[in-house]
Amino acid sequence: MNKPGKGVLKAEPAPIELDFAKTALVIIDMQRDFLEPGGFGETLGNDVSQLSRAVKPVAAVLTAAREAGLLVVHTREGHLPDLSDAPPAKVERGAPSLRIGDSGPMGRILIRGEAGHDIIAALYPREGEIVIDKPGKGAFYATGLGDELKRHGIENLLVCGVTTEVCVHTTVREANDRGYRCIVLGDGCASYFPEFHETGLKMIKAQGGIFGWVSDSASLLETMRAAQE
Ligand code: TIU
Repeated sequence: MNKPGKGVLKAEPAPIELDFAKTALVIIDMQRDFLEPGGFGETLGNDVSQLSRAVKPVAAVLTAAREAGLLVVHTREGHLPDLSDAPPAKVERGAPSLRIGDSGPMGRILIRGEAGHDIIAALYPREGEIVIDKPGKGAFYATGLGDELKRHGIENLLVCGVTTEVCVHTTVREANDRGYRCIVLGDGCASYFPEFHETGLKMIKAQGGIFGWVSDSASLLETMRAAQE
């Protein structure tokens, strides 16, 4: 493992200087329930193949983060088997083909410990990486994420995952209010609705970066490489 180093990352609305020792990679909800057929995403009526484009860029930054010794955080949206952490307002919402807690082809929908709740094989967490189980869309609500980041002296978050306008946005908004600089890696995020993805990224970087920065996996890899030289 190398020393993480420092560098300036190409981003919008402006480049941002990063001390990688104070920067975490946060991968949001790259779970089978969202990316594979038969899970929560599909029960809501979505075309889950829309999310696959994010897998390769996220895998590339995950590899680089591991090599550079960055703090890596994975999150998973899901609920306890007795649904005690699932508000009725969430469970009863809409008209999905299966509801949260119902049995599907990958086990009970969006329930911790079931196959569908797990992170996809290509991005599977390694021993020692932080895995945050969250009942909501944001990764700070009802989790230990804030304490973990404080414990590691983290100031900046490189955020990717799914979906752009739901769990990525909610988490970035929560993090921004808590004082973190959030850089969203656009090609490492995806939505069931490509137009929401595009607009979601624009919303983050508008108004001088109203709640963050937007960059991409290639720019991050280049900056990380330079930081290690
Ligand atoms: N439905 C949808 O777009 N997203 C979610 O329900 N959760 C996450 O974004 N992870």
